[in-house]
Amino acid sequence: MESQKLRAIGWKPCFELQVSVEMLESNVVARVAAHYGSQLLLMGEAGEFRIPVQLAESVGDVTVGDWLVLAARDYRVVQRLERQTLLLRKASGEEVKPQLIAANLDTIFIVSSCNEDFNLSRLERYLALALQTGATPIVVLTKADLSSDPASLRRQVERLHAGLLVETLDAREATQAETLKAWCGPGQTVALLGSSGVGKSTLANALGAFGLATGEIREQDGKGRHTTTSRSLHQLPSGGVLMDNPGIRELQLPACEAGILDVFSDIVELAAHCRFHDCRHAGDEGCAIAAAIEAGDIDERRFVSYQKLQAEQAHNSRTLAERRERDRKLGKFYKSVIKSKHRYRDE
Ligand SMILES: Nc1nc2c(ncn2[C@@H]2O[C@H](COP(=O)(O)OP(=O)(O)OP(=O)(O)O)[C@@H](O)[C@H]2O)c(=O)[nH]1
Ligand SMILES: [Mg+2]
Ligand SMILES: [Zn+2]
Repeated sequence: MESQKLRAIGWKPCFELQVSVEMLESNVVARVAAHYGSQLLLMGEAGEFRIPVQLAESVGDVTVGDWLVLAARDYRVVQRLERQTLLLRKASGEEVKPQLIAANLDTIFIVSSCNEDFNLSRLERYLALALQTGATPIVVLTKADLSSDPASLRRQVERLHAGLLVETLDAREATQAETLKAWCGPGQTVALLGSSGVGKSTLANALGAFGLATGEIREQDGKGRHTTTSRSLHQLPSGGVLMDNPGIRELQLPACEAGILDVFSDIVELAAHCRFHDCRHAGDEGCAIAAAIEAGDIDERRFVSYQKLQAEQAHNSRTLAERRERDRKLGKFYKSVIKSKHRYRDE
């Protein structure tokens, strides 16, 4: 397959292995660049094109970044390739079904500003979500020009996870965004995540995804007005593909226990040293976590954040499991009703 163009938009051996040569005689592959409700914007070897979303119905939910196999004749989608990574969030409101944000990301830029938006516990939340996917998280602290001590903020963030890379910059300056190009090379897919107004689209423009709208910040509370309203993939001059996202108002975690255990591995390790294996870390005797907080080895804030995120993800995964169980029981009930009706009819 002449896949130079596909490689430029993130095509990799792990996807190529999923399609046979025979399949490609009558089909084409393309990547979802945007999802506009009734239409999908796709990127393929021949450039960008749109298809009605109904043509992808048979393969279930698709999201930006997905790779699809389409019949060359009528663009009906015949297969969605297995995802290498998948970014999910809990949908807002009562809905517990996770919402798909993006597929097949290599790197996630977690963007926060050095001013009002800066919050370590919020960053831990994003980190848990990003680590759960298997993509590499990089924290980008924008608006360094508005902070009196960006270096100190950077050090605080670096301590959140072993080996975490943190960049501080003025996102309006293309020369400062240069440092991020290391993750935006040929075939790489990166996504920008963060609150509204932190400078995601400004950063995308600085990296060469020209023409994205950026917004003014409200003066009263320093918050943005959700300038970006849909997710989309953009090709970068550095060879990678970048996904801009609308600002997230309040990120709620879906089931992501592994991600949380990864972010808070220091606390998890400490807990193994509590005297009692069922220590609740709430004033119990011989609690290693209490001792570490006392000694100043870990912040109490970090421990509280760990407990909060753990409880939240457990609640959201439980409710999902409970709902599945209820649906299963309901299904059985309906079946038994139908059966008994048949029985009556047969009698
Ligand atoms: N001083 C300063 N202003 C910045 C920086 N980055 C972004 N801005 C400004 O912040 C405002 C918001 O930037 P956007 O790029 O639209 O923010 P966004 O994260 O894309 O916001 P949403 O699309 O709403 O999620 C714009 O006025 C930018 O010029 C920075 O590093 N320093
Ligand atoms: Mg934006
Ligand atoms: Zn304990």
